Amino acid sequence: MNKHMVDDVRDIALVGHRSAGKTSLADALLFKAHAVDRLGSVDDGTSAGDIDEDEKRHHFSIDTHVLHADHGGKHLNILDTPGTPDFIGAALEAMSAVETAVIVVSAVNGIEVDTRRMFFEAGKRGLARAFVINKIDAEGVQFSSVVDSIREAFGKNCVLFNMPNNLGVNFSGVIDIVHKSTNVPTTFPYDQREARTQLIEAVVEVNETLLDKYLNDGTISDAELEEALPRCLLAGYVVPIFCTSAKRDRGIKELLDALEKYGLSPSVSRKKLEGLSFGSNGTTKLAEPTEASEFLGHVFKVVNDRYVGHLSFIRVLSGVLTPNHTIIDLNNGKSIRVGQLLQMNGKTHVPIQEAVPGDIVAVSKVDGLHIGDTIAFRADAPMVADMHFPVPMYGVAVTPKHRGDEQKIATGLHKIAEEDMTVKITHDPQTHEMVMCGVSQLHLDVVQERLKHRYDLDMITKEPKVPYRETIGTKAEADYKHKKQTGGRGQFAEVHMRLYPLPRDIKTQDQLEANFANKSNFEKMRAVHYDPLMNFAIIDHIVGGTIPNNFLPAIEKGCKEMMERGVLAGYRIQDVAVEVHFGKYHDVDSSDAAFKTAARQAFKKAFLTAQPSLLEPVVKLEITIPTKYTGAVLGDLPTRRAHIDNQKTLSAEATIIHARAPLSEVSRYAAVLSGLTQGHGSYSMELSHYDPVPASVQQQIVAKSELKDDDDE
Ligand SMILES: Nc1nc2c(ncn2[C@@H]2O[C@H](COP(=O)(O)OP(=O)(O)OP(=O)(O)O)[C@@H](O)[C@H]2O)c(=O)[nH]1
Ligand SMILES: [Mg+2]
Repeated sequence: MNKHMVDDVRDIALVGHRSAGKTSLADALLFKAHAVDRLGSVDDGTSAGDIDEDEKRHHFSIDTHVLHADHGGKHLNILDTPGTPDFIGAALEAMSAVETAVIVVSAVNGIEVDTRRMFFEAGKRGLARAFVINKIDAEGVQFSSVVDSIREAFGKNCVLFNMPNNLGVNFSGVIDIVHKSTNVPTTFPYDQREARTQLIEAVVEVNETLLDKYLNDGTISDAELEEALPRCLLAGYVVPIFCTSAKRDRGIKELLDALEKYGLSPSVSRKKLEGLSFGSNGTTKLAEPTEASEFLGHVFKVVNDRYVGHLSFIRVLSGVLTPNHTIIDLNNGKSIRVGQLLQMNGKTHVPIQEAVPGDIVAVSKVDGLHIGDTIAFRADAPMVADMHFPVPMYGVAVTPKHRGDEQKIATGLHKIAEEDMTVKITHDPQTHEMVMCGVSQLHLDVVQERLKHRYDLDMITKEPKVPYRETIGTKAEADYKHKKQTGGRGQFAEVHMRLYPLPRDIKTQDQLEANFANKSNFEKMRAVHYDPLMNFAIIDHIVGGTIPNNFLPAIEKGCKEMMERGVLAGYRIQDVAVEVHFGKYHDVDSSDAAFKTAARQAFKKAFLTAQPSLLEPVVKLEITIPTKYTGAVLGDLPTRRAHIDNQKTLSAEATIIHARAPLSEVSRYAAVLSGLTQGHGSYSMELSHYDPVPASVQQQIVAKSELKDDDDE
């Protein structure tokens, strides 16, 4: 492999709607650049991009694959990303590592939901953008309407750089528009002169000298156009459109040439280093995308493959990284020794001796590097801006299919979550469930398949439990005598107690004693214990030693067990005070166990007569949607018992709605919002408070609960 400099590097992400032909295009580009010996195909599983078994089976990309080709002295890193929006995390990580986003559009389908999404995501990251209209060989292509709709949706600065000489099976090559072609057939699907005018107008629009010339002469020369283009592309003033058939190898050479010629080099596009400098206190040095600058890199992807092991992908931002070097992970301050530097090409790789700015290299078996980490040689190096990923909102509760696999499944899922920033694994302390959150059902299905293929682990998923709570509405009392005589030593305990609703605003033992558990309310009170987690108090109000002191901890334990376990429908109880005021014991047969049981049963009896009710978690929602969907979203929210707090319109792209809704009504809101907004909405959600559940809903929940009766009655 030839040594290259930063000026020669072109980092390109292929993005766009599902099935537009990104992977096929990557295969075609690699083949044309002689980076592979054989043209791969997604349809027969030989693609250089879709290398994962799951990708081959599903026939869609799931991960970003880093590919590589040398062409015309330029060093091209081509990142093939998944178009299925369920794997958006992979597409976003790829865009953080490149200067140019090539948005692939199917000539048959035209602009689709994720064409727009990717166009705007690339814009947000300051990337240069280009379109490729692919599949021009297919049946039924309405070429001019696809071009017009691109210009309509994304601006008149989107202009054809080449166009097909024909459509469908007759498409045999592209006609150059940047340079005046002479040999133009008469049956072409777009007016070539018109296309050239559009291109020139987009260029002169941002170049005064050329504008004057254009107004005077009615045209500008090829040379003038060529000279003006790089700056226009860098600033995003011109967005080129290229035409291809990846399947039939049309327009591929021309696209490769254009990427070489017009793709931005990291030395020109300095967006990623804007505002970053090394050192502090007057001795700062700007981070520059040059070999001479100090080393700074960015981890944008990690893979925990069963066969390859742990691979971390680094995009070099400044300076040079060489093999067997110690780096510092600025996100956690740890020093890490990297071994070989690998230049990846799908599933194959070659070791390289140095990585210059713009290079994308993988290092293997380095634990501790996470997506988004900045790495450098010195600790006072600047941190690269955070990468932003959508917060995953689609949750499922996970249980192992085979007993005893809990720990292995948790470990496997955490490894998968390290690779995918849109997977989060949590343990819900209230429902005791392991909950996996992702973008959608399809996304989590794929995670589940991965767990099976990589680690041979099976799991069962179901909708996570809503963490309802139970409480009481009034005072009640009960007693229970626990007596068993089964030969030998018997069991005996009797407990009398009263239950009181405890105000929800009590948070500490002091507040409890000031407002409730004091001698004016409980004249002979001996002690009170408070548990702020459950807002639970137990008051020892036993007079005359009817229960010996040493059994009180067992009584408290029994009550707390019921608080944890729930009485009505199996949910944790809160806001309850227990006053133990009387009991009986037996010198021989009484024990901790007997008193615990008696306390449990007395608590349960009292609870059921104290107007028990369910509380439900209410969440705050912040929903961001393109403004035109506001009516649809606002119309739907009330059907989910939601309360709308406010709405704010920022632009045509963003209206923000704040609302509150019961969690049970919005636990599947990800799918709902996606349906209402054609996939353009996003939201975040956090716990607000607990509210009483409406009576009708409570009945259903109680009826459905699988609460088992105690076996120790
Ligand atoms: N006729 C025709 N079919 C194509 C062309 N390019 C791709 N296809 C077909 O379109 C389908 C999808 O192609 P992919 O390359 O997997 O598309 P993709 O954009 O990578 O899809 P995702 O990664 O899942 O978003 C496959 O069946 C390809 O054979 C093309 O130029 N012409
Ligand atoms: Mg693909």
